[in-house]
Amino acid sequence: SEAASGETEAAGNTGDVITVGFSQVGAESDWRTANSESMKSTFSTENGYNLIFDDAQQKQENQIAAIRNFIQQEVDYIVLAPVTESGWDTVLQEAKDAEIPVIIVDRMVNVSDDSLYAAWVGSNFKLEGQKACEWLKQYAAAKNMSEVNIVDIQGTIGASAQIGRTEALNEAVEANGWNLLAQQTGEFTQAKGQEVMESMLKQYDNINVVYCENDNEAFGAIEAIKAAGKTVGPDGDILVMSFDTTKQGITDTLSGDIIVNTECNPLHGPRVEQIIKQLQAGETPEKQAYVEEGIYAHGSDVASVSIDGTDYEVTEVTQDVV
Ligand code: GZL
Ligand code: ZN
Repeated sequence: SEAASGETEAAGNTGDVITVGFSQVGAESDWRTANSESMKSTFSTENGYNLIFDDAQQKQENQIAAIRNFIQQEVDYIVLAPVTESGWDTVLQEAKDAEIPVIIVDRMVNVSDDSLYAAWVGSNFKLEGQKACEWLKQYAAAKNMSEVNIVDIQGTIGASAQIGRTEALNEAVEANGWNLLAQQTGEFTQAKGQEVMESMLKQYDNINVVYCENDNEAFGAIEAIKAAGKTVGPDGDILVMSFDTTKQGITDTLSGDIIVNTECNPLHGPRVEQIIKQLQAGETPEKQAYVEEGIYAHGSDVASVSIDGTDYEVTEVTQDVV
């Protein structure tokens, strides 16, 4: 019995491989690529995991199929980065019935019963939008802008990041008397962002701010603005606001092509791993864990923004920040 228990002990010590099924939104943006990279490097075989990675190409039906596949394969954990918030109750109930814990990462799910997932970790998207809009309010005052004629290139409609960033803008437009000329989804992609900006430029000749709900839309919008013979930057025709602080996004903020870039941190691999370790140890993880995030700008016109009594330092992007 000693040997047997020894063997059992040994098996317990080496710990069998933990199989994680990850349903990823797609590969629509630089942010998403960094997020996938973080998950793959965390849940590597050398770290003792077997990761089954599925790219849903931004289609919910593909994510639902992937989750059913993970259930069939009897994975130990399911991680879901949901493309949009609604429509998950049925498949998450199937995972619950199969007794496979589900961890939600990045965007949120809107379910009737939150016991359908063990934990969520991601960003406070509304707060991101509030920081960006508070920055614009101060910047416009500092620059004596007589009016703010703003267009919103939205993210994927129904995604938490779109909902929060759009909501913050709509409230700021109301509070500050800005002119919101147009609002249209750019699907978080560069191509769609460029297409939408082109059409908005055809409709309005007085746009002086564009609120891009992620960096790839901003890259597309900048292309469109320049192609239309207009300029971006602090002394240009149009201020380009963005979210995600990707590498290229920060480089564009250094140049001023992007005037303000609100951080959205993609490095969720270690955060998800911490949740899995807690579940492995029989502990109860925090149900919702928000990531701390900053705000980066070209120039130093705005030193900090205050939201609901909390001050957030604005970091000026200089050579050494990139
Ligand atoms: C935000 C994430 C968004 C990014 C986009 O956490 O859901 O999706 O802002 C990405 O770049 O496509
Ligand atoms: Zn400058």
